Amino acid sequence: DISWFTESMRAGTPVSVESRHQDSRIIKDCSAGLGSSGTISQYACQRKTTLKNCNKIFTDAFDVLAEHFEFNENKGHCLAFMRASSVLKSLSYTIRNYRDLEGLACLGPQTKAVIQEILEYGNSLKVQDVLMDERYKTIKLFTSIFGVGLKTAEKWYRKGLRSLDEVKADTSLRFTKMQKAGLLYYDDIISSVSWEEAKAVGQIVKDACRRFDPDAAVVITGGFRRGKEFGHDVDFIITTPENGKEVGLLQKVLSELTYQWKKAGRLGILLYYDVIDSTFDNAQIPSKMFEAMDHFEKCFAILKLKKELVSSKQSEKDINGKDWKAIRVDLVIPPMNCYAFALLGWSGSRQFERDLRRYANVEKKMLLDNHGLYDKTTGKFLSAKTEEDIFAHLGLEYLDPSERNA
Ligand code: DCT
Ligand code: MG
Repeated sequence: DISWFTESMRAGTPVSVESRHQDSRIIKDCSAGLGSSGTISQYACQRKTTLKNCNKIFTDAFDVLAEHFEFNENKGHCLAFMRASSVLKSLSYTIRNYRDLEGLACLGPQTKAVIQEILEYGNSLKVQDVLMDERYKTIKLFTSIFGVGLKTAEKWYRKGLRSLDEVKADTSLRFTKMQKAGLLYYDDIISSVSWEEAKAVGQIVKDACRRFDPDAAVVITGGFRRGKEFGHDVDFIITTPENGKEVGLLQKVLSELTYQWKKAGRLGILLYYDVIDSTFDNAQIPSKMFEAMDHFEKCFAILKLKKELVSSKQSEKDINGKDWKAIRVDLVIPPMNCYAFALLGWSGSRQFERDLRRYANVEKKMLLDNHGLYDKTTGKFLSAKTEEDIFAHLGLEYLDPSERNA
């Protein structure tokens, strides 16, 4: 919407005054975001990014293009669009003209051309093409099934499959247990989880954990911790105050959810679960292997949430007459001494985590992951009890989870 531009021109208000004014305000507000050249930082961990996105028209376009390049395994272009999108999400003003882009990090000729096109015509032809592209649409559909990654989606696409019905009807396909659950509960899982529903799931998980350890800490992470109203799943970190006491807790909680609830008449509240055993071996410390996926014991589950447990949905039924909804839940169980690192890593956003690790490595010669922080210069691990401790080790201003929506 560039009507603001033409209207202010007509009213005789010089566009640049207002946008510059806003510009200087954001640069002052985000002093932590100032890079050495006086521009907004290239690192998301040095920018405050709340859920208020003033540049949705541009970031939606960039997110589609980033996904398109991800599907085509073009990492460079994918990253360029993700970074550009993230920078625009951190601005407290809307881009009204090309000059508003001055001094912004992570914008190259390609991303700037898309902005220019949207400023002029209201949309981008390239984005329209991608949204109409059969391969993009099919891969997006298939990867929306729980348990289906890019490789599988690609394989099904090359087989000529185009819809969920075609996938379900293809007798030559061998589905994993996870994919079977993903297809069975597809409609529920694809409709996003609300904060109300997440809280209700949180109560169930908390009750189950506290039965075995009254001191167990159960914390919602992921998008909901960053203040999102909706998410694709509910992520939890579960731990105990005493290091080592967390071992065995997950198994007890899972059997509690399976058996106790059966007795209570809430049959089969655990619709699906897959436990990934801990591969985290204290004897390996110090290890310099920093990987994308952590070694904590975790569980990817689908839980049956009764609508009567959700305050806003009481006595509601869906179109199939169901009085419950299948909800995707991730449980991660780190030992207490890794709690702060696990919490920081699982709170996201993905782009925030990516930039935090890149910042640590490039600017501080430190390796950060969900288990710890390693200083390459001194050869020592730096311990942390809280997220604040980790930001301090990295010499960064602390950002609240609500400011990590990069
Ligand atoms: N995460 C990460 N790297 C990955 C996967 C996840 O750093 N490869 C972190 C960042 C977010 C967190 O784990 C939880 O992941 P998701 O549930 O996928 O993200 P979300 O932000 O919670 O988004 P949604 O609201 O859609 O669940
Ligand atoms: Mg999530």
